[in-house]
Amino acid sequence: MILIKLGGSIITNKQKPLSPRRKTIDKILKEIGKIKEPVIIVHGGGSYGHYWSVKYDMHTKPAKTSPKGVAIVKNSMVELNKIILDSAVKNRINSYCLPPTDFMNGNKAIKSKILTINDISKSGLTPITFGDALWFGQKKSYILSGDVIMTTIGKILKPRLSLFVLDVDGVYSDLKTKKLIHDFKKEKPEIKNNKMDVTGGMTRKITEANNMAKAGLKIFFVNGNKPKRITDAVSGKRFEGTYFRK
Ligand code: IP8
Repeated sequence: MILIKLGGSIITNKQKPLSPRRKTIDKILKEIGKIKEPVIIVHGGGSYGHYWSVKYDMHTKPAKTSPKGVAIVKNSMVELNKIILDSAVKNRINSYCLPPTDFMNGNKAIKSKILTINDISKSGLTPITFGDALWFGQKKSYILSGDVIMTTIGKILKPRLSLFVLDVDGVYSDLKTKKLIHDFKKEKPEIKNNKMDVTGGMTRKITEANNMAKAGLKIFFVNGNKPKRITDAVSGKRFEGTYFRK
């Protein structure tokens, strides 16, 4: 099974609220449609979920946030999810819409439900889930990042390869010269946080990729503007991006 995260920065224009990058989404899903083994897709919030999370001051830490904020963030994620689902079906991917409430209880993953996601992915369907605003309990809510979902699903289902599809080539060791880190284990990067993102942008991705790598998984960061790099990584033909391993 291949686990794929479509980052919010590649599927939306993060500079402009509520702006999907439809052509890019189509090209990426067309490429994913060529993968001849079970695939599970997770997508981020980009200028949908993050735009509203910032407006309503919602974060990854459970808090008594505005119920209206929860409603608006959730609605925006459903809207973005629908764009992804439509593109998937158009590109012959039999998507199976799976909001995270299907496998999360508060901030705890329901293991049996995650095991079912694996069965679904093996049956000709492609489960598609996403980062979202979730009810935590005691009138509290929180933002569950799609990057955290990657680790949660990854640790239980042990994908053969996990891909984070980004709008950059991978992790840069130097942001000015854009020197790419090919093997994260060997090189030390300069990490700067992305303030626009309530779940932590690239820093969060690196944290989750490291968590996944510690659990023995192989993770690859790839540029979604060059979709062929996705299938090249899956086939093992060529790895162009940043690789994480134990
Ligand atoms: O973009 C967060 O998911 P991420 C989704 O994967 C929301 O961190 C609702 C902001």
